[in-house]
Amino acid sequence: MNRLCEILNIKYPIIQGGMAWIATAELAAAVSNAGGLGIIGAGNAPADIVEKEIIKAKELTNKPFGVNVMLISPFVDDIMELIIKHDIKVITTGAGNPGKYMPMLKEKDIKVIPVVPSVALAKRMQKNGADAIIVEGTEAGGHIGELSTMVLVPQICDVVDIPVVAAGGIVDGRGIAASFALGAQAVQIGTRFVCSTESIAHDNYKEAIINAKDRDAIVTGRSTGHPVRLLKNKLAKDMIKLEKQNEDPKKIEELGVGSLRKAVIEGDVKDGSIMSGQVAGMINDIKSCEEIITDMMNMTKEVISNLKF
Ligand code: TUI
Repeated sequence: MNRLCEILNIKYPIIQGGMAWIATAELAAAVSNAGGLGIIGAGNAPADIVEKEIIKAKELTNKPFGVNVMLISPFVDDIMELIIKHDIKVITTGAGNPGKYMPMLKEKDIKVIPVVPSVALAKRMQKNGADAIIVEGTEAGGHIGELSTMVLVPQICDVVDIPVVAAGGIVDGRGIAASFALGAQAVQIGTRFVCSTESIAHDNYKEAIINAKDRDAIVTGRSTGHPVRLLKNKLAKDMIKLEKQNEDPKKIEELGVGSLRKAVIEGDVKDGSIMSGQVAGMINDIKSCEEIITDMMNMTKEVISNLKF
């Protein structure tokens, strides 16, 4: 059996991305019920909001699910307490190094799977006691690193012993088969689940992804040191214009504050931030999480059995 599926007690090697605002209890439970690992995205939300999601997810599924902790959240300490209080079995982390929290999490036998964008960080996380790592390439949506999944996954597989989860640019069975070929034991999928029936993202957000073409998921914030991949719209163009004018980074960052909520919840796809991976051009419909996962696993088997060399 797949080593990571065994550790996480899941049927399929698919972990859902911990997308802020989008990765709610409904989405996490749907992914877990379909045999993957659903994840509640804590994002920048305060603990009381995240607690309600955890309670709701427990009502919606008997299967394991996890919480994603965004390490630059002002509420990160409270979220870690919450994870312990509610006996959450596994967490993924993003946008930083969870090393400081490792002893308290390990003491409770909570599995920790940090997202890393580089070889150096992967090695450090293994040393710190991570149970697996999510290697996220620059194809991913949201806050990203520089290197592509294709080059980062094998380089990290070569230097760590813990299971590797490939992320960024994976949307179907071809991507899953490719990830296995690169040495990964599982995949993390984000954008595809945004366009699911169970995702609470506004219809305008889902439609924007469905209508996006290959070059529409662009990167803002490279010059400010906070690169974010999102769909090209008025907000993205305004930000890039300010960057080109060498505007004060604070002013550029200000444009982004509250913009994800604006797009996900209010459906403002002009001035809101439509975070999305490069796979947007490959998503053409809205399906249930169950259908997404079943189709992906069927295609993975087909792709692998058709390989000739
Ligand atoms: O975290 C993500 N993706 C995200 S977080 C997010 S919320 C946000 N909203 C507005 C602006 C910025 C963020 C949206 N998307 N992915 C995981 C990820 N982690 N990508 C890169 C990293 C990362 C970066 C640095 C992980 C560790 C790290 O360590 C630095 C260090 O040395 O501590």
